[in-house]
Amino acid sequence: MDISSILQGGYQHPLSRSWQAKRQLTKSMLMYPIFITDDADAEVEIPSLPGQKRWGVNKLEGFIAPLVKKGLKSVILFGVPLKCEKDMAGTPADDPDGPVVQGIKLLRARFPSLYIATDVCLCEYTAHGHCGVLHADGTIDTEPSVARIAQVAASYARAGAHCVAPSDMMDGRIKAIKRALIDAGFGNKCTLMSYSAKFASALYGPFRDAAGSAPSFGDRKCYQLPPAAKGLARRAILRDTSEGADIIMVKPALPYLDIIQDAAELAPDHPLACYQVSGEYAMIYAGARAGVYDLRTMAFETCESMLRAGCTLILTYFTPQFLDWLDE
Ligand code: PB1
Repeated sequence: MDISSILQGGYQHPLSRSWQAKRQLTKSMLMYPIFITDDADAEVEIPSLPGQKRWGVNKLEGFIAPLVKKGLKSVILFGVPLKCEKDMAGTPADDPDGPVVQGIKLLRARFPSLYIATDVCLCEYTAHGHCGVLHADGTIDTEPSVARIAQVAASYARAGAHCVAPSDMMDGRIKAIKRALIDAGFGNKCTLMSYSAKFASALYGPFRDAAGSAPSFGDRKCYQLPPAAKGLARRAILRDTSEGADIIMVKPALPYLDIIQDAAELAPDHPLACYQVSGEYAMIYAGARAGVYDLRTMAFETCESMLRAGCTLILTYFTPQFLDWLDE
């Protein structure tokens, strides 16, 4: 047997197998998406997202405390307003008494070590359910959309968010948010994580159920990227790094590992996030329930593929389980 043919000597032991990974999954790489609703005492299961709930601010401490004890390092908040007056500009998005602003303040006060990111979008707060302000004909009106998104982001920074993450996909919102953070005195205090390459994926259904954020008409194909759009994704990543993004994100993750790899190549000096979205999480659960594979094994296999593609941060609903699995 030729010497160069032998590879198996390098990975015959569990430890030497672990050395083959360029990057190991750690608790600090995991950012946990959580849903905060405007019923302060709510704790409501989300059927399409196994193990996930909508939480009221009064239940938040009891929910998060055990996870912080297990090593939770960061969360990203999604407001799920069920009682507010939604309008054309998404006015409730930065309501000082709203679930997100209240949630930021409570988590900052109770968990000083916890890194708090907030999603920034209008879709949960607009009457039409789109992520921006619309022209009369139902198309995106970019300028007012960008101005409103920047205003909401600055409000969350003022409330104490360590990071704002605009998932709206409006053109030019990164530059506008960065300018708004600087003008509000938060340019050096609040991280700007851009959902740079976010695709018009079929995998957002469970989230939209949870957040009640499906568009009331049409779809998001004119502002989320076409799934086949590799070139557009590369251009969006370059655009957002030049507009001041501190972290680049690709979303969804598993069907877009090639885009993650592109992002690692195009923005090698930025932290790179990916979002294992609700439909990916639900799909992995469904396969495990169908007996196709072991849940934990597949959770690791999918997230390790994102690390292999170049990610340094993973937004995943598996975070609570990983906090246990990574200790075993
Ligand atoms: O887990 C998920 O599916 C995330 C969905 C995501 C939240 N950032 C968006 C997808 C969508 O509904 O289009 C919400 C858009 N602001």
